Amino acid sequence: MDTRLLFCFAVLTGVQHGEVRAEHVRWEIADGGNGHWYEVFQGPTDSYFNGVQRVINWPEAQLNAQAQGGYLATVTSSEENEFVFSLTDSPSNWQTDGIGNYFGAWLGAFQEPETQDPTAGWQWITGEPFAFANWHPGEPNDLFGQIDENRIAFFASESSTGQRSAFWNDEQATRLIVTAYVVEYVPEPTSLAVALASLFACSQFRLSVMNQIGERGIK
Ligand SMILES: [Ca+2]
Ligand SMILES: [Ca+2]
Repeated sequence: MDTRLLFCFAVLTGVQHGEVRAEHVRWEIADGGNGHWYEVFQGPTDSYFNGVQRVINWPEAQLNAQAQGGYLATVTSSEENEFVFSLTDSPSNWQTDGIGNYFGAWLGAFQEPETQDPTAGWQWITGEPFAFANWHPGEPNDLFGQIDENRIAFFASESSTGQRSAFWNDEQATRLIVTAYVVEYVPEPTSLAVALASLFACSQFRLSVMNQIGERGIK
C-alpha cells in the first residue's frame, strides 16, 4: 500500500490514541478554568504504615505523576484550589492521625530544604509564580519549628476546619500519612491541530487519486 495511504489510514483510525482517559476531569475554560486535566490517585494498595493503608510520600507521588505524563497539581489561584480540592473531597482521599488532624492530597509545591522561615521560598514545580497560598490557620509551621516541612498537602483540623478542607499544610516530603495526590495534565496543544492537518492532507491526497483515476479512466 502507498505509504501516504497507510499514513492516512493511521490518522483516520488512530485519532483516539493518546486521548485523555475518562477518569480525568477537565477544568473547562468555559467555566473559567485553564483547560487542564486533573486526576486524583491514591498510594499503592500494598503500602501500609502505622495502621494507614495506601500511604505515599511526596517524591514517589511526583514520580508517579510524571510517569502518567503530568505533574503534581500546581494550584495558582483560589479558583483552581477550589476545583482541585473538590476532586479530593471524599473520605477515601483523607487520613487522620487519630488526634484530630486530617491529611489530604499532595500538591506540587516545594521549599528548599533547611529553609529557616517556614513561610519563605515556596515554589511550584512548574516554575509558575507562587503568588497564591491557602494555608490552614497556624501553617506553615515546620511542625512548630521542630521538623523541616518543605512540601504541601491539603489539611484539616477537626476542631477548626472539620475533617476535610481546602486549606494547606507544610509537610515533610517523606512522611507517610498522606494517601492521595492530584496529577495535573496540560493538554497537548498540537494533537488536534495535527489531526486536522492530517485529515486535510488525506482529503487532498484522496482528491489527487480521484483526479488521476478520472484522467486515466476506470478500466
Ligand atoms: Ca495548575
Ligand atoms: Ca506544618
